[in-house]
Amino acid sequence: MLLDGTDTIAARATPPGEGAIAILRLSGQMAHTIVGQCFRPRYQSDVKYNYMTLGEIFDPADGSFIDEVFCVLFQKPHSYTGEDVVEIHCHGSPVIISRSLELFCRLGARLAEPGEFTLRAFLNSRLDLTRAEAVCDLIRSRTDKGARLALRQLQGSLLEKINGVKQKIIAISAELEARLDFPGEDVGEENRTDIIRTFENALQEIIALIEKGSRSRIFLDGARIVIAGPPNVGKSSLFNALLRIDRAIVTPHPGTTRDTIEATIDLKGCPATYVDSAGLREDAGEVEILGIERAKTEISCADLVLFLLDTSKPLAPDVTHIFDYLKNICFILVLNKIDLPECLSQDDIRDFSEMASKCVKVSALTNKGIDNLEEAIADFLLHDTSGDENALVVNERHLALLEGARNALTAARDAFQRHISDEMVMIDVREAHRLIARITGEEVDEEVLDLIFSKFCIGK
Ligand SMILES: Nc1nc2c(ncn2[C@@H]2O[C@H](COP(=O)(O)OP(=O)(O)OP(=O)(O)O)[C@@H](O)[C@H]2O)c(=O)[nH]1
Ligand SMILES: [Mg+2]
Repeated sequence: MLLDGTDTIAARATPPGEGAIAILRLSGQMAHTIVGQCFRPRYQSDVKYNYMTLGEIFDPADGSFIDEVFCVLFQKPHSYTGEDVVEIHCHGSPVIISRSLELFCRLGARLAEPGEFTLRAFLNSRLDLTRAEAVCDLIRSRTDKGARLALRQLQGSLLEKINGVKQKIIAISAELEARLDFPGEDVGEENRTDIIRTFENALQEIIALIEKGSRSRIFLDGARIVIAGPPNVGKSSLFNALLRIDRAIVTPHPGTTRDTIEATIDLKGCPATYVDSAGLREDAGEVEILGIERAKTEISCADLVLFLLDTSKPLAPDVTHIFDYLKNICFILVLNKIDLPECLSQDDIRDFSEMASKCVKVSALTNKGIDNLEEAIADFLLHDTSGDENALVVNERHLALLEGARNALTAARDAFQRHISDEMVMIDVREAHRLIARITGEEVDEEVLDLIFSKFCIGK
């Protein structure tokens, strides 16, 4: 990706396909000149920065009319990217969009890479990296809660927190530097206690971010919850009950579900994807075996498995094989068909219930216990985070840097407490500072920027 930002980029800012209106955007040194050559305002006196001007786009090569549009000019640095920007609101026809973009490119622009507008906003200091990442999260968010968390980050909630930590690290550095500058002076115990207190405060804030922030990420990333178990125990019925729609086929015949079926719902603010799978058994036919393979793959990458058994029937002899699939997997044991006379005893299911994080009884037919099961799923996935309106979210990149900063700062504090030389302590303090600065993008390399912005959609 080009980082010098000298060329002018163009892209549509609205989603592909037909629509009432589409918005095209240009950013860069030539944005105003390019549009000046192909936009004719209806009334010349209307043209003002930040105001919509009615007019038409035409091809200067032959004067042909392309579309009637509204045009908005933004002057640097007062624009999203910090550069000269033009937005063209045209009719949402794919033909008009491609003709206009082709025209802009002929007049000197080039098509933008994914996320390039936001990348330029970052490079021009309109946004720090945490806020640029929040733009992507906000666009991708699938629940109201996820959108609100991303919006808070866009407004600078994480930036503020990170800056707070950074100030504490800077304060520690300043104290240590002063001690290095005046080595002979006795700075006393009080000063040492203050420095240790600042170390502790900074560490506490970093640890809270690591623990709470990564847990809250589930509201943006979502969770996969796989419904698994032997055939005919009611997996598809439970899938339908949890989704509250008649989505998967249910029949009295074992082996009905072959492929995996999935659907996503909003579970207390978390985009929860439920996956229905083929019943696990040993003597399956050819197609069913393929389905069982898929079920096993889903189980191995699930955030949570709902392992279902039918309480109205004895356990099938091959159920012990299923046990192997559940090793190292987090699952809730769900005992279904409680509307029928109970046949399974505690002893029958002991092995499963000992491994399960919880056991819940339901009837997927009558919906009895479904609310309890949903509570148990939400408790497992969301812990106590769903009610926290001020939650901060950290992504994997932030997490790795925060963990590095925690380790460096812990090493520095321990060395300081053990009266190891201030020079040595400073090495770890500087490292912690460097890692924290990378979160907001004060220090960053091109590879990281590429990785972050390539996840964006074109035009953002
Ligand atoms: N009485 C009763 N019957 C149920 C309950 N849940 C499911 N069933 C019935 O059990 C049979 C199998 O249900 P499914 O939901 O298709 O079971 P499955 O586990 O998806 O089956 P496969 O896809 O074949 O592995 C159907 O006849 C359902 O109506 C329940 O809670 N109570
Ligand atoms: Mg099924």
